[in-house]
Amino acid sequence: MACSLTTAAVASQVVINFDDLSGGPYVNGSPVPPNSRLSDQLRPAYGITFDSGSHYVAVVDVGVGNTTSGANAIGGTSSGLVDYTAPVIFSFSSPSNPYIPATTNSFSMRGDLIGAGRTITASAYDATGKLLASDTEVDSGGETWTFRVAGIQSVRFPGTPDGNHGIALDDVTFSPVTPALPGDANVDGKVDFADLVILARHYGVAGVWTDGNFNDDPTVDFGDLVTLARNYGRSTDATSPDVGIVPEPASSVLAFFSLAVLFLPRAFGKSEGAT
Ligand SMILES: [Ca+2]
Ligand SMILES: [Ca+2]
Ligand SMILES: [Ca+2]
Repeated sequence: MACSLTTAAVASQVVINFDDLSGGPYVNGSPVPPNSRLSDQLRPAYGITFDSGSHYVAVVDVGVGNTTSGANAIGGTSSGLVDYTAPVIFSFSSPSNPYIPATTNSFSMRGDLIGAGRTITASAYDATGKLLASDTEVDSGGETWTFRVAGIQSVRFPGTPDGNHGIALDDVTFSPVTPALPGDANVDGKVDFADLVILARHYGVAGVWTDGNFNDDPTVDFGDLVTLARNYGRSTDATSPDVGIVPEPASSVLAFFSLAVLFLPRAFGKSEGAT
């Protein structure tokens, strides 16, 4: 019984070992071959995007025995070169639409097996950029940075101070992502008053999803308000009895939301730059 539970737990995680990709040279400062540049190629499958100074990470062949799986790992980049001092950013969005943020509730990554003794702190953030958790590990070789907290939309590895003793990352593991519900501006898994306040503060001006602009057009506007109103009260919590059964609101309810949007900017203050 314990074995089958363990198997199920492992199967529910996405594990990216980079070993099926084309590994390029691992030495700091090496040019990154085009087919070793990894950015959003895995997003349609898993909702993850990789970023660094050159807007991709380098898949590097560090050799079997030097990393926690196979021969390949990843490193930061700048100016088209492998640069282990550059931060590596992992971010999550809907596999079907990169505009829609997504979150995971667990994330881990491992350092290569060649330790250099440095202490490195990686951090996890929610969709609004708020710090959720940090994990500090000593680069002893094969160390693991781990985050277990709801609402992780990005993870930042800061890079290592000395690129010649840099850390290649491997076996990036996370729970399958959950895309934001329509109307969930702050991507906390529920569509509620806090989201209405965010939308109201940005109503009529340019904005992104976390400003209440849900349809990827130029501004936060009536269409976004209708989206929020129609999804008001929904939650991604699987235990919630309300999921998917909230009816579309009557016109009187939508009128209430419209009045709220007119009222809320005065109550909470419009965003900076708005008049
Ligand atoms: Ca690997
Ligand atoms: Ca919300
Ligand atoms: Ca809009």
